[in-house]
Amino acid sequence: MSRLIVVSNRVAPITEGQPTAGGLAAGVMDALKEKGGIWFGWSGEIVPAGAAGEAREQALGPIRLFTVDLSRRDYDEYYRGFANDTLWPTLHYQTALARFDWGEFAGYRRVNALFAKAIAALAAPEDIVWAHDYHLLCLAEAMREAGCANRMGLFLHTPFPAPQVLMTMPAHAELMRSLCQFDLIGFQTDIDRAAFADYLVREAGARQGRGQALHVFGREIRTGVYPIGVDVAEVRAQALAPARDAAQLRASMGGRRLLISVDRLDYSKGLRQRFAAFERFLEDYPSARGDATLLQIAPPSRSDVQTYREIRRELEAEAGRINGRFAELDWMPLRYLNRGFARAQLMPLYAVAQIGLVTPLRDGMNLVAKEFVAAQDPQDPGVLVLSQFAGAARELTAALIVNPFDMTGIARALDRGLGMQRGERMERHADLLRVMRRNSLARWRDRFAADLAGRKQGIVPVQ
Ligand code: ADQ
Repeated sequence: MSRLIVVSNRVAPITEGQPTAGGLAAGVMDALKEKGGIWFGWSGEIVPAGAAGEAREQALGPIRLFTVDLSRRDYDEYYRGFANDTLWPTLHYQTALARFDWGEFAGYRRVNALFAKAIAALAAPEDIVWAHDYHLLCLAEAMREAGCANRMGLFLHTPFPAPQVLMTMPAHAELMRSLCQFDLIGFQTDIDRAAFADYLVREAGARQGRGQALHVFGREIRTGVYPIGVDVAEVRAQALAPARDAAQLRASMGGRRLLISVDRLDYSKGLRQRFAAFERFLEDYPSARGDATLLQIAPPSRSDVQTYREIRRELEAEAGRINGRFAELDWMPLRYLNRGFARAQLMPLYAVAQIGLVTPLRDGMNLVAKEFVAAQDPQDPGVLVLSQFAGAARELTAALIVNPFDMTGIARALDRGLGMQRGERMERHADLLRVMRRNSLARWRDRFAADLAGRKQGIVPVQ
């Protein structure tokens, strides 16, 4: 029987008997548990050059976790360099923030090859390889070069940009040729899939095949749309469990209204624009002063990348300025928390808020938007204000959809959301839940795994 081999940059930190941290990790774990399988990734350790690349094994029930260490050079070129300083901004349409270096691209390919070599040593010919995300776009090519004929699929968690945006990255042709060594490439939305196909048709002479297949570079690849979801029942159960932080937050609000935003500290999440929109809201709707508070939770991420350090400094200054301008003796408009929360504490916080404010400039999906909806009380739900440029907006059309660059538009949506009658809130919430129950985390996982294994699946529309 074929096993599933999941490959991602990092293997989620897992301890036996403990619940896994994020929904995604839990979803992947479930898939592995069902079939038994392997999860492969970087250990998070940086070691001297000679000691890098050795795979270490840890058994976790029916799952085997394999990790490798990286050298400083590997880390700088592959992770910090090409993946996070070139690919991440380019995939999120932030071309002005992208920095390109051919040496780093070579380093990225070298680490993909290092992964491939270690996986090739573990994989039986019938095993199926499921790679995740923008760190591993060259993995299939490296595995083919290592002599593996396995079925291989990649799910891209980020957006896929319009061809003209991708082409600002000098190695686009090499990267796309390499990526097309996968058998199945999955995207979050139809827009991402269409952009990918558009590039291949225009720039590489691809022909459309049957369904969503493409003939390119002398082979046939399949593509598909697999919107990632959350486990609605689990999120609601977590939101309802007693939690100290949520009780404290509720008490501190004293009957005033709460807007909540939760993000990794990342320029793609639109935090600067969001702070500005909240300021505009306080300017344009004076009755909100002394009443509405925005709680922004944003733990630092990738803090050894320069642009991430800059955004952190900038946001701290902006939060201070806005609070200085509007705060009253007994009311602080913006609470900015520079730290993460455990899931068990975070889900109940969503349930305290009247508005979920999710305004990324670009986002593959954005699970926070879905978690916020799932955490709400269906009898008295909060309102989701959602960026049109989050993948989630393709499904969550009953949210108040905004343009994250339009301060006035966001301010108006906040006013509308806070004033919305319960009947309309319940109706919109029921709509959102219906879509989310259908496109659940389990369905995302099962559809991708089944398509990769080549089993027949009906084409199911996204909504
Ligand atoms: P991310 O960019 O990390 O993920 P997102 O999907 O919003 O973005 O969040 C992932 C998870 O991290 C969520 O479960 C959330 O609860 C948690 N999280 C975020 N901020 C947190 C905080 N401050 N404290 C604690 N937990 C926090 C990438 C892509 C997304 C895509 C996902 C999954 O960038 O577009 O939705 O992968 O495919």
